[in-house]
Amino acid sequence: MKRACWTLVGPLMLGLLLGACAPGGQPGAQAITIVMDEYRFEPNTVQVKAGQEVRLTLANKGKEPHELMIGRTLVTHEGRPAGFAQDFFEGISVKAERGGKPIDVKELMEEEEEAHGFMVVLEPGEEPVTIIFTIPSNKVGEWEMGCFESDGSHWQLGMQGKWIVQP
Ligand SMILES: [Cu+2]
Repeated sequence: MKRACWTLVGPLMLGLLLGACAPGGQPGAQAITIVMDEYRFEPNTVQVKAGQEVRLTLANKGKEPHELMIGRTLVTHEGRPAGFAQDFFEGISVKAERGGKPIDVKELMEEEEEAHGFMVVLEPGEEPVTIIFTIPSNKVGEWEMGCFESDGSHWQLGMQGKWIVQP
């Protein structure tokens, strides 16, 4: 299991190292890109470090709207997967940029009564967006990523991943 993980994580770590040298962020910023399409996140395992700025770019390369939520403990709404009981982003201040320009984070969120927690929703063909935040040490551990579009069917079709925060 450990070896299999490293096969997947190795290229990602290289990406992180290269990303750390990218202009625009704080020194040591962790630049990560997650591509969303039907019905997956690529990569679907992401490791980040607490205490260092994260610049997470999200792109929708699919033909349907997709979203990213991160949390723990699945919750359902009318029997359908709807989000997480514990939202990773709770208590974390998030900034956003599109095309290198700051935008209002609220533009990225969907107003839904059944929504649980912070999310970034992207329509197909929409320009990628970067969210910027620093993870406090109380968030260290393993979290789940998920897309709950189409009444949770994306989650059921496997649009899930792991978000691992290291100390
Ligand atoms: Cu989706």
